Amino acid sequence: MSDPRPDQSPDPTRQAFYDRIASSSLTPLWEVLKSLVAKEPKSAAVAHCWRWADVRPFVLEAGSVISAAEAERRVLILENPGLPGQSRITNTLYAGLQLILQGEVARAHRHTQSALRFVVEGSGAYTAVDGERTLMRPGDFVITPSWAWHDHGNETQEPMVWLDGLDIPIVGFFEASFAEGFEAELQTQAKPVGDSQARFGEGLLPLGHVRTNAASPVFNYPYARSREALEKLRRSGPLDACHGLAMRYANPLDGGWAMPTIGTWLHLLPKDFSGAPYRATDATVFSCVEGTGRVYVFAPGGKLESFEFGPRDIFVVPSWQWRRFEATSDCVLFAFSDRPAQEKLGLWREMRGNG
Ligand code: GTQ
Repeated sequence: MSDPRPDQSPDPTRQAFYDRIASSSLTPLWEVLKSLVAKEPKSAAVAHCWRWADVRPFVLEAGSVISAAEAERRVLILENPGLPGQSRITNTLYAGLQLILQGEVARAHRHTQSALRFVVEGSGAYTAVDGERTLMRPGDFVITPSWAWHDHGNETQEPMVWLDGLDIPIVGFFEASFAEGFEAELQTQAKPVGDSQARFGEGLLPLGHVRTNAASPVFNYPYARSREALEKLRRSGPLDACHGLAMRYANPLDGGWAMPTIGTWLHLLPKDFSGAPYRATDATVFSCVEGTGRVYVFAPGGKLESFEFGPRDIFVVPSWQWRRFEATSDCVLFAFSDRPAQEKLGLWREMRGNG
């Protein structure tokens, strides 16, 4: 049913009533019901693409504006143009590009926000999580679980840039943010490099392992391994009409998402793939790893946006907006969204269109 009084302010008698009850901290539901309990998601966020060629110079310039030591984390936030000043890329997720120059460290701290790192440029810098370092290469997906101590360092000769994805807006909504600095700049290395991978990432698990964390104990999912798997699977198919070949990162302890609030996966879109339309309630951030393609996003009101993307470009598709992919060459996309959080709350929905 359409609103019988569209775009009208309330009549004066009602307004006088609203004014009187306002002093008792009361307000009428019927004036706001349709926007509070919307028929379907209407995101204030917009589809947007950050081209690597445009943002890379600014990310590197940040290296001369402030040191990693002074900044604690030297990051340029990818802020959704529809949500200015809110430090978020979607309504529920934060994303940024973190720069760590050769010889620098980003001191140890921990927070209740969970973080993912997706390596964009540079190779061989490390992140240390709970006393274990992992060296990061382009396309690696690395997890910093909630409340885990972490520091980053770059002992290579090149700058390194990675995409940070954090559940900062979710934790903020729940007013559950805690953070603290470590007593020293860096953690001591309590475990050898590769320990988590050997213990949890080889199809084996320690006998009698008692789970203590909601996140995957494998904290680096190297791109080389994922890419090899995708390459094998593309030959045996089948390809999903909307997603191409899509594989999610799994927690080996239970097969669930690798992180409790943020879902992460990869798409392989073969050259000339032309995907069917798809939408879901999880606004999604994509980072192109290899290849080139185009994404079409249908915003409410019939507005059609399209972005051509290539390696290291990052784009975001808001909740419940139709999207479809085309690949102009074999293309790999990394994706993340709040899907695990929505699934746990029974909220997640998806819808497929016809190609
Ligand atoms: O690396 O710990 O982009 O604490 C934002 C907050 C990165 C980090 C961010 C953080 C970090």
